[in-house]
Formats: sequence, C-alpha cells, structure tokens
Amino acid sequence: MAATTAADVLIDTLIEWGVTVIFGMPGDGINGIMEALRTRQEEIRFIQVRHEEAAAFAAVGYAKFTGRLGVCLATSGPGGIHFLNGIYDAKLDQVPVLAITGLQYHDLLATHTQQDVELDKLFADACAYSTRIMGPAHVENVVELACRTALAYRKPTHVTIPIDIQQMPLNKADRSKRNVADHVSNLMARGGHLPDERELARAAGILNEGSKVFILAGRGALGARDELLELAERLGAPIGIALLGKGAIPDDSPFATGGVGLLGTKPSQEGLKDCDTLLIVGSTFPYVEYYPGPGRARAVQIDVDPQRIGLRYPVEAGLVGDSARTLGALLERVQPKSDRSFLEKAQDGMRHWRELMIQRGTRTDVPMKPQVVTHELSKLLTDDAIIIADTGTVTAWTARHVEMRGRQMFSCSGTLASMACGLPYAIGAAIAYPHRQVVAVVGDGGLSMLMGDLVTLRKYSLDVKILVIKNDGLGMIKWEQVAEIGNPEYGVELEPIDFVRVAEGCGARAIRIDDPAHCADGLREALGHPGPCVVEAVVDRFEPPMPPPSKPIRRSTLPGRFSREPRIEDDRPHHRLGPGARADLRRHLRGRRALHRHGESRRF
Ligand SMILES: Cc1ncc(C[n+]2csc(CCOP(=O)(O)OP(=O)(O)O)c2C)c(N)n1
Ligand SMILES: [Mg+2]
Repeated sequence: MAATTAADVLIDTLIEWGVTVIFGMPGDGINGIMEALRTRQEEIRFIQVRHEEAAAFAAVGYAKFTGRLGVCLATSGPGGIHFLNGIYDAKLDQVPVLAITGLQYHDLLATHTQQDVELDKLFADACAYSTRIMGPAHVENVVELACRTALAYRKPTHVTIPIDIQQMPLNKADRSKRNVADHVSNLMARGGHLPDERELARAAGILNEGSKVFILAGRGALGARDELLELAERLGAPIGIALLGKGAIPDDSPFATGGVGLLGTKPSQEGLKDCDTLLIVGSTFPYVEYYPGPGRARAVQIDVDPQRIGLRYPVEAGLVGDSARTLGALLERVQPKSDRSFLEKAQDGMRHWRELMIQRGTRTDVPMKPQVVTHELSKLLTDDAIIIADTGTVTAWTARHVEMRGRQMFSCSGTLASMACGLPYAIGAAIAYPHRQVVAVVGDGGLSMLMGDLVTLRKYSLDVKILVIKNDGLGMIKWEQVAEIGNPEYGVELEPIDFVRVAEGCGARAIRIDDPAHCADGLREALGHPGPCVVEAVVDRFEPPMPPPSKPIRRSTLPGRFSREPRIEDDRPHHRLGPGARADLRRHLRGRRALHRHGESRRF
C-alpha cells in the first residue's frame, strides 16, 4: 500500500470534519492534493469550475445556504490570487470558508522562483487564520484548526502547502519531539449562546417601556422565525429586514414591512424614523443613515458576536447570543402591548406599498420593465426555492419584487457587494440541494465576468436557472452618475452579448424574453425545464432603480458634501435614464441649485 502523504492527511482531516465537497481548479501547485482527492472521490466530491473566483464564491454560497463549512482549492500563485474576491465576500458577510492553496517547493520559496507568491501573507488580511504547512506532521494540527476557526467565528481561513510537501510521506521519524501524534481532536464544540441575565432584564425593561417598537432583523435572525413573529405580535412591532435577512419572516406576514435601506420599502423607513424603541436582531446593516438618528430611539441589540454590539446604533442593552434562544428568553420577560397603532400605521403603509409594487411589476411597456421580470418570477417560484441576486440594479428588482414564503432562502454578496457572485452562489446552492429550485437573478455585467462557469451547470447537470436582466449597461452605476451625482454617464454602456447563444454554447437551455405579455410564459417554461437554463430578459435600459432625489443629490463629488437624506423607492414616477435624462432631472429639480465641483459651479 502506498504511504500516506501530507495531502492524504489534509483530505482525511477534511473528511473527518464532515466536508463532502470542494470547489476548485487544478494546477501544478496542487497535484499532490488532486491525487489525494482522486483516491477519495467516493467520500469527497471535487467540483471543477472555470475560474477560481467562482470556486470561492461557490464555497461561500454553499456555506451560506447550508451553514456548513465551504471549501475551495486553487493552485499556487495565480490560482490563489483569483480566490480573493470570494474570500473577502466570506469575510464581510461572516461565512465559514476554508481556502486551500498550493505553494512553491519549500526550499525555493521567496527566491523569485516560478509562481512564487507567499499566499499565506496575501490571505492574512482576509482570513481569521492563514498559515503555511511546514511538513507532513504539521498538516492535521493546522487543518483541524483552520476548520474549527472558520466554523467557530464564521470567517474565512486559509492553508497553503508547498508542492513537494504535499507528496511527502507521513513519517513518524520526522515529527518534532513535542508534536505528539494524535494530540488534536477533530471536534467542533458549540456554545449555548445565551446572554447575560442582567442584560436580558434591562432589554425587557426597555421593550416594555416603549410604545412604538420597531424590529430590524438581519441574517442572524434567519433561524428565528417563530420567535421573531411571536415577539412582534406581543409588542405590536413591525419588522423590517436587512437584505441578508430576507426570508427571516415571510413577506406576507402582518408584521413584515419588507426591506430596509436603499433597496427597502417606505414603511420600513418610516418605522425606523418614527419608532421610539428599536430592537436589532442579528444585523449590522451598514448604512447608518437609515437608522433613527442617534439618541432618537432607545435600542436593544441581539448579536451572536459581542464585537458587533453597538456598532451601528447606540444601544442601551446588548444581548450576546443566538437569535432564536435570546428572543425566546425575551419572550418570557416582555408584556403584551394593547396599543397597536404603530403596527397598524405600518400595515397601512404596506398595503399602499404592495399596490405600488404590483403597479410597477405589471406595466405593459415595451421595452419591458425589469420589475416585470422579478414580479412574475416571484409568483412562479416554489415554496422552497433558493434565490440569489447578483449586484446592480438587479439587486433592487429582486429585493423589492421577490416575496419570500415557505422555506425559501435568499442571499447575495451583501457587504462586499461584489458583482459576479450570482452564478457561482447558484452552483454552490445546487450542489448542496440538488432537488430544490435554484434561481440566480444577475445583470449582464455581472454574468459576463464569470460566464465561463455556465458550462459547470452542464458538467454537473445542475438544475439552476440563470435569469439575466439585459440592459446593455452597468445600470446601477449609470444611475449613480446621472441621477445621484448629476454627471453625464461615462463608461457604463456594455457591448451587448447574445446570452442565448453563449448559454447554448455551454450546453444549457436558453430562452429570450422581451415582451411583458410573454414574460410569465417564458419564465414558466424555463423553470419547468429539468436542468440548467438561462433566461435572457431584455429590458428597458433606461429604467432607473429609484425615483430621482427630491433634494439634490450629492452636491459635489468632494467628501463630506453628500446629501444625508436616506433614499428609498417611493411612488414618484421614475425618470428614464436615457437620452434626455439630465433634462428630465433638470425639470424635476427645477434648477434649484448649482453643482459645485472642484471649486467651480455649474448648472445642469
Ligand atoms: C466586482 C465589482 N466590480 C464593480 C462593481 C461596481 N458596480 C456595482 S453595480 C455595477 C453595475 C452592475 O451591472 P450589471 O451586472 O449589468 O447590473 P445592472 O446594474 O445593470 O442591473 C457595478 C459596475 C462591483 N460592485 N463589483
Ligand atoms: Mg446591466
């Protein structure tokens, strides 16, 4: 029997940690690891992608939707470098991901040799733990710690291993004297995550004293649906959702006011503005300007991570704990409120908001409005669908028009807000849940970045639907240039791609939709197709994601001169971002102001 190599120990340790899938791309810097994977393919699957960034994003998507460790593998130098965007996505959205890379021959490192990139240093900022393996007897010690660190702190970790060490046999004689064999355990111990009693009492007191309580729920609230709804019922509190928490409660709940922030709803923003008490559950939603002004509301925050308490809003009580358990403990301590007027006002607002969304989502204009596509999609999704949004105006259309229900799950690159995550997240989701509907809503810009991985859908027969909203442009940035800043658009047009032909070339089914009258039929056909399918939805390229600002807009591109008014969708008409957009805006804003830019002022 062949001797056990360092690479064998690496893969065996992952198997002990319950890892069943690795996303990656081979290379000469990881041939030893690939051989260990080949010989263990019954226990651990290697999913080959076409770009290491896609492997990292796929691992993030897999980890987000399963709560398990996502693992990705890349070769030395360029392979590892390609990982970085996905690994930072994991860092910023707090996702357990282990990146494994190859390193040059241990005795040639740092000598300007081929692919000589010290990846442990490169990953040091992104990862909670990043280290290089120094010999076969080092492998288990390091890899088990990398797995535990990622899972315990919900952060990315990284291990890099020189080419030659990968293939070295694990030899007893090579152990240092203190490295006793088998001294580590491949055990993940989980804590109870229950907050301090005094803080609980203080928090309950604050909630009991408040008369207008608003709940802001984020990703940390995803497993706490029943407790959230029960507490909202008891407090007569509306619940607004930070984007990563989409799906924490069903969108048709009487307590739901939908999203918060730029992509959120007016009732959520009004709730945040008018509440006297704010309960933040598992969210550090970063746009501080959407919170109540500091000191305007008394606040309680629940977060599993003590470092994040008080990060965005001055809270009086911080409950460090798991959301479901902590909400359960609060439920035992808060009194029911009989005054429902704050909730009823939010419910009125939501009735109006839902009508507005239906109006926006059922327009019959040609070219088709992008809202029509996500509006129709929402109705056709199964109750356990997994929905992913890429970054751009597509995020807005998905956030507003896809209404969560049942066991549906949602995610996006929330905090890094990276383009191109959509397709690889969907790969990760479909590998984890081959029998669930997986749909990614992506922009033409975002999809074109990692489009090669459409063929990965075919290779592994993944039942993924990619809905590309084709507006021939970087829509979000175009809107920012024209409507937010007031500049002419520049560098944001995209040379059109025929995604139908690209998809077909990659072995996927493809459907084009450009007529709102046939949108539902086209989507139904795509969703009903067993296997990968790309829907190219050709939409109005001039549709902006928001109405124009009521006050300008950022008066200048200089720091510190931005309008601090929180911006949200409302029922004012959208002004097209096409030719004449600036004239439109000029009319809208009635020439009330001059733009000051770099010392000069000009009217627009
Ligand atoms: C990797 C990356 N590059 C650039 C950006 C900046 N950015 C944010 S949204 C956006 C436009 C996205 O265009 P597209 O994917 O076509 O979506 P659309 O806005 O048109 O819906 C850009 C360039 C980003 N967030 N991520
Ligand atoms: Mg676009």
